[in-house]
Amino acid sequence: MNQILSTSRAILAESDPAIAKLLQAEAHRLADGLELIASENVASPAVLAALSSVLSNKYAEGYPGKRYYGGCECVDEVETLAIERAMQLYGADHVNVQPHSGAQANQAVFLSCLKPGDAILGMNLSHGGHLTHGSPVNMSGLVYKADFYGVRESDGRLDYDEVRRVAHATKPRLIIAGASAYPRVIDFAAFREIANEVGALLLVDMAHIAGLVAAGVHPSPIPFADFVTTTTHKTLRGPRGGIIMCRAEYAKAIDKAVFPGTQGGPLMHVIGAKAVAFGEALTPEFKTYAEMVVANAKTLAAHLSERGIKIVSGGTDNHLMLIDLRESPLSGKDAEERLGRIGLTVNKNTVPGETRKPMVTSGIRIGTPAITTRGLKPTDMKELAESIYCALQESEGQMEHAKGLVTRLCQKYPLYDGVFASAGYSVPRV
Ligand code: DSN
Repeated sequence: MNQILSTSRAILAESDPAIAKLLQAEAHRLADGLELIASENVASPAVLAALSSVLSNKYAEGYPGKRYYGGCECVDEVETLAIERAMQLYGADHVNVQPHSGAQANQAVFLSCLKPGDAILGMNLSHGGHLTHGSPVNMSGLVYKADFYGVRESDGRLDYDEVRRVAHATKPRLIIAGASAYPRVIDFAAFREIANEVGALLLVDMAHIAGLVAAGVHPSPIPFADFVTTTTHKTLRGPRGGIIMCRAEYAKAIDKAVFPGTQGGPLMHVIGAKAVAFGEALTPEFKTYAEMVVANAKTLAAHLSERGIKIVSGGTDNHLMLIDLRESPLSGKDAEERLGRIGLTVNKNTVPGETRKPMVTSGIRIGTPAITTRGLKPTDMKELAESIYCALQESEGQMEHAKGLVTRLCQKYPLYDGVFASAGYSVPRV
């Protein structure tokens, strides 16, 4: 493995030194800081190997056994394995592994069951929803008539009474559950009940929690939803990409909506890497990993709260938390910049009851998927909370101390030495 990867690195260094240098710089950026962006992770060397493979060369429009190109014997088997593993992982009737991303997966679901102008109901973006769930600047909000539900400002939790009220008032054809910045368990049974009351279809976009669902540490939406979409690179720790799962009755419509409806040739190297990631997620080690992601998040949130940092909803049930800076002179933008200076990568995020502009915000979203892959444990969360606390003080005084804490954690857990220790892949020092 190491040999293959270092051989390809050497080839690139010779043929395109500019790009090779940037790849190396990015590897060092990752190794020398801690990745706390809730939607990012560290893919395994095996996933990276499939991504960087000859599968990238192949056109394979169509589906296994029914392609528009010759020479698809191998990629047919690759795609079939990806489908079978995803079905085993989640127990869905039907899986389409071709969507290039979560946004494309959602778009294909819309095409399969909606007409332009149909009503849809999704979570408010500023409450933690997603751009593709009806935002007016996205195709989902431009083509369909979108309404929104949100969280209660008092406790930051999903307000199922509001979901029901808006659903009855707007009679959507499709209700979308799922979020990009929601730290609590989502009650999929409640969404199903509301969808049934108004005769709506139910789409669950489980992109953020897909790895937790695969490992059984978050309830599965599969028994309740008509369609489930996800990306494959967040808690699921695969390559960047998307998949769609659905009930058997929608299988044909979904496949048609992906190809030829919204995409052309599938990215076979990504599908190969998805198959590898699904295989990894089926192992007992992945279950342990997902449990540790949640344990780390809960412990970090508790340590931050002890230090007086306000956490939306008071904590977390999953892999992420939102720091509420509405009462702080520091905005989300300021905090993102300060944390970046000590080697912690986060993203600014709106919080419920937001008063600042979207590019400024009053929140910080923090996630534990990538640091858990790296090997950090709940016993390390006190130190991590201290570094965050120090960086968020008004004065600059404690920045050096905070940076020292982060550097110590990075040295204690070198990138690719954590759960992938046996794979022999490392970030080469030059
Ligand atoms: N942009 C992703 C996130 O950061 O949550 C969602 O697609």
